[in-house]
Amino acid sequence: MTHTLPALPYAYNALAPYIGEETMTLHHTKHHQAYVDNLNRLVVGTQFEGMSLEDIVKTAPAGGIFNNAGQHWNHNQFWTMMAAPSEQTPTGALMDSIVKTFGSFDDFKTKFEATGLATFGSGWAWLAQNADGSLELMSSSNAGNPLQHGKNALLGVDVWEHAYYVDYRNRRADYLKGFWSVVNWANVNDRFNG
Ligand code: MN3
Repeated sequence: MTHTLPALPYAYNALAPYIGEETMTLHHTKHHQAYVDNLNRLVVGTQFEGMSLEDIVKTAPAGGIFNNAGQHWNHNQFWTMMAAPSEQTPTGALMDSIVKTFGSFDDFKTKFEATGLATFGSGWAWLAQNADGSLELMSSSNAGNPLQHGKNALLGVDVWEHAYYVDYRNRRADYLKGFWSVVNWANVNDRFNG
């Protein structure tokens, strides 16, 4: 199986001004493309050649294959978890579960932002769902993600500097606040097992 870069489900300028066209273009065509290319190169002649991306993420040991597969998978999720700026919020059973777990939707947002701010160096902040249906916030370093731990990734945000430095310089907190305007809650709702 050859791994390929998926097209974005929106234009490169669709998330502006919260995430600008230059960031999205570099992030997709350079950073994400490099993970895909590295993964295709590294799996040749290994047990991971021909394996699905999900299975590689779930089984590869720490190292180059996991790092590039994890980042490829993470970005595939991340692009679809965002959409053009809107006033969307979670709905139905997902909203009920968020309120039950975190106190309120605003409390959830505060705790999710804190998870992103506390992620040291490069990594991701996630809202994940456990096998028993419960929700939890997760911070993962580098290419880590909920999938490698058998959890369902509902919402994730890339907090590597390449995700925000052009738009926000070092102000990760402002990037995380802006992120709420481009969350595709319809996609997150679809991921939720309610
Ligand atoms: Mn990235």
